[in-house]
Amino acid sequence: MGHEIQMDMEISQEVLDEYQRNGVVKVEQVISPEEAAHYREVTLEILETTPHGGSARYGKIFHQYVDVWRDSEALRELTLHPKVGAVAEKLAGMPMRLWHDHTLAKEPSKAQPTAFHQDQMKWPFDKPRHTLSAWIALQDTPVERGCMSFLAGSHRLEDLPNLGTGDQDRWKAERPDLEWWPRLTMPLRAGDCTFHHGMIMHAAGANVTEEWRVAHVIIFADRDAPYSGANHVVTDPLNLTAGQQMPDDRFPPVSTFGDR
Ligand SMILES: O=C(O)CCC(=O)C(=O)O
Repeated sequence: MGHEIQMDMEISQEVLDEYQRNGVVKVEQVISPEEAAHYREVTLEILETTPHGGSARYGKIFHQYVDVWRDSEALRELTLHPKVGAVAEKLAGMPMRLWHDHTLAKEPSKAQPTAFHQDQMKWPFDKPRHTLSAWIALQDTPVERGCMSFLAGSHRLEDLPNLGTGDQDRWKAERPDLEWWPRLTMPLRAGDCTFHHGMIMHAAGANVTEEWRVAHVIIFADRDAPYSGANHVVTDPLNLTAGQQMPDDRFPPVSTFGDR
């Protein structure tokens, strides 16, 4: 596990097989440690200066800033990174678009674990053929700083309810056998990234270190999946109609990300 990625975006068959089998792969050094440090500094500054509410929510598990790419030129560059988008499309095997990004930052010493959950059912797409997230570590993220864990192969589970990220027990109550599934726990170096399927069961640990754990997460969705009409903080202000295509100017297709 842990693959190096070349500038030409070659994703080997081995990586594709691993993604299809487990629902997650780790790709090393999607950005350099220096770039990660830069984006981390920008992110922490944004969190410090943005009042709570709106797209910035400050919680016990993590502080979340949704659509940060729309408010920060520097983070826009990261979210629309053609290399990350190209890997996402390659893994998904179809054209994708940006759904939204978010900063997920765990406060030093006190942030609690993120409970096991699936992502895709939280999103307002009608039968997307694929969704996935790129979770980029902006500093070294060992287990103690709250790295992610995944239940290998759980992206095939379609009968789970929408599980909240704060409820540590519900997922076990829903499916007691899941507690005994193999877990892939993935500590990341600064600049490493995991790509996880929108249906995989995943969680993150508490941050018991003295440093912030800052992740920049970019979510991609099937470019052709229509809006479902379900409520979501990102789409609610847009007055979309159920069944319509997601507008390209607001949710840019990966094919428009450009060269780097
Ligand atoms: O970073 C975390 O604590 C959780 C991340 C997560 O659930 C996700 O990126 O889908």
